[in-house]
Amino acid sequence: MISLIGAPCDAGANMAGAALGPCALRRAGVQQGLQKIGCKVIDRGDLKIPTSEPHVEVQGYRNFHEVLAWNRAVYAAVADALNVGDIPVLLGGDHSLAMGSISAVAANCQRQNKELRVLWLDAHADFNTANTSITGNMHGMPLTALCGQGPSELTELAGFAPALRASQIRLLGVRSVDPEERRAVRRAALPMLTMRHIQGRGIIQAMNIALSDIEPGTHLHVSFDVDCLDPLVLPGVSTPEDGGLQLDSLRYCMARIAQTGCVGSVDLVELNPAADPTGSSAQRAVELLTVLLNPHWERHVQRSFDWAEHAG
Ligand code: EXY
Ligand code: MN
Ligand code: MN
Ligand code: MN
Repeated sequence: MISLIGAPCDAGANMAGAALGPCALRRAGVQQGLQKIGCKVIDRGDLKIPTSEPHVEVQGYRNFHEVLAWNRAVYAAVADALNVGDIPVLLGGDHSLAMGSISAVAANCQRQNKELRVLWLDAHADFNTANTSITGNMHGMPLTALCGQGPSELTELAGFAPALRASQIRLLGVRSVDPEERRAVRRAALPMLTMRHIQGRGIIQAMNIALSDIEPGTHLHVSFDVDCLDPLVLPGVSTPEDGGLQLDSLRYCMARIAQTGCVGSVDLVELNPAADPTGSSAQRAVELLTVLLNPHWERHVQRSFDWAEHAG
């Protein structure tokens, strides 16, 4: 069963708007789209946090208390879904929410003694701390917190730290990394398949690397930040970066991931409907999610592989 969990939070972002993401994804028919391809889906509605959370910066972390409250709520909801054997699909909301979702997944995998891999689709490395960030926006910091860097309220959401080792992570689509952040990525030896790598070696080879150590029984968490797509393809994001993935390339990626049969949880984040009044961004995000979660990928998305053969 797929559990849709809405988290209308943009406290971690550089601008308002991602909080409208869950509503826009529902309007774009996310539940119906998944049901149409044979998935059983339950929509658990939107999470809430106390409105009294102060909008204050704490040591270089903007809206720290609000972001922390959202991540605690996300942690609990994702943990509940996993505990009943569902596939949690977090409808964001900005990418800071991945601290809560992936911490819950890491705790569940530890309890079940399962291997965890995280595929982070993003234009950005999201590997800042307050010391390296230029903006203080916490949607640029989730991966660092998950790797144990930052305040313990964030790094220990799973009850242990780090929630993730760098070797469990594969980033794909990155093309915007801050100067200090780049040094931190190098120090951590974070496996990153940048857009430059993809443009040079092709998406097939990149996906071969990204999925190389996904064994049967691995729990694969896909953290899908929709700004990994080119802004001309999906303009409805808060931090657009030129030179992103084209729709057919990402459709191919999603089909390859579906083919593993290991997808155990998903974040669908950073959709900002305020940046795309046409609504096409939400539609595209939903379509890509249905490829990713298609229980019958071989029948419905063979064309993605055919495309790749020609493109390869
Ligand atoms: N690196 C920039 C920052 O830290 O503010 C931009 C981060 C954008 C993060 C979005 C969610 O991917
Ligand atoms: Mn089907
Ligand atoms: Mn991101
Ligand atoms: Mn991003």
